[in-house]
Amino acid sequence: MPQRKPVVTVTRTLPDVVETRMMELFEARLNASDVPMTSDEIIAAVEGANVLVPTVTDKIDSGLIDRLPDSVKLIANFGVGVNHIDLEAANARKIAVTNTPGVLTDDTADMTVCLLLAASRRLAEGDRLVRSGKWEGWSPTFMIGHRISGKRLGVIGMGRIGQAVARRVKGFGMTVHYHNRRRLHEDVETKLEATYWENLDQMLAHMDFVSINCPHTKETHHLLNEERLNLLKPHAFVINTARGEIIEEGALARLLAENKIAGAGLDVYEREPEIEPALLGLDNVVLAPHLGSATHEGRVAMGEKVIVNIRSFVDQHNPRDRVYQI
Ligand code: 8YV
Repeated sequence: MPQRKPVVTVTRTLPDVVETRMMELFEARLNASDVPMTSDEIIAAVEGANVLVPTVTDKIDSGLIDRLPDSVKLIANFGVGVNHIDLEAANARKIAVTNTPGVLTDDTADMTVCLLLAASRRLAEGDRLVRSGKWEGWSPTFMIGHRISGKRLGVIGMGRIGQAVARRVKGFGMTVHYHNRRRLHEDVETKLEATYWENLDQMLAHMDFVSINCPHTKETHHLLNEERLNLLKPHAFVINTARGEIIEEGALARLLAENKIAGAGLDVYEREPEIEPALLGLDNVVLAPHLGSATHEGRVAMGEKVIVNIRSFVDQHNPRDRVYQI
């Protein structure tokens, strides 16, 4: 890397304090308009740059990576999920990749609980009714939802975020079950009072709520396909704050429409910002616009992580949040 300030291309507008610090430390090329860039625009913007800072809205696929100039040595992602970056292609070009784990764990877990409660207590549906002016007043049998305490939550993916969800829902009186590639250490399992299911299909068939908290990889693409969704009980709810591609969205919409699944709370979608049209007309699904990490504190902390990753890479240390291809 050169001795002058590293040239850093940022694809989207980041929080004010983050951009200001980037200007102080780097020769930062910011995107003041915040309009997502096309691949050609990214290539033009990284001419002579050393670092690219993308977000989930940028498709950093092998085609784009192959076109990056040799000066680009680091892709410092603003976000923890790196499914939009072709790690193999980056590796082949010896371009390091970093992400921002840890700092958005609590925010994303909070959003999971928000959606779990909103879906089971019909909050969005109620809000729509009140705004429509058609609410006729309280009645003993009106807009009845489901209690969450005493219910079973099955967490798919018991990493940082999954565990943070487990800690929260324990406070609501839920019992925690989980499926994960690897079983947790028994001390962690005991602390969370969590029950491990090696077999995902079996877990799904026994749960009242299911929360997706795993990354999107080749292995988890459409993990909840039509067949698996059909294993859920008719009173079950599905919550997804991870990645839309993990659920077969069309199948979910069909099962929700036929009341074969009670409800869903979704923060992420297969083809963001497009949403499966069939979902839009359903009252038993709460739809959020990818807000998992959307807190002032979270977004600033993510930016700070990006800066630390760039700084340590430029100083020839191995950045703490380096992502390796598995
Ligand atoms: C981020 C996310 O806001 O970090 C992630 O993986 O899904 C979001 O919470 C987004 O990725 C920013 O790039």
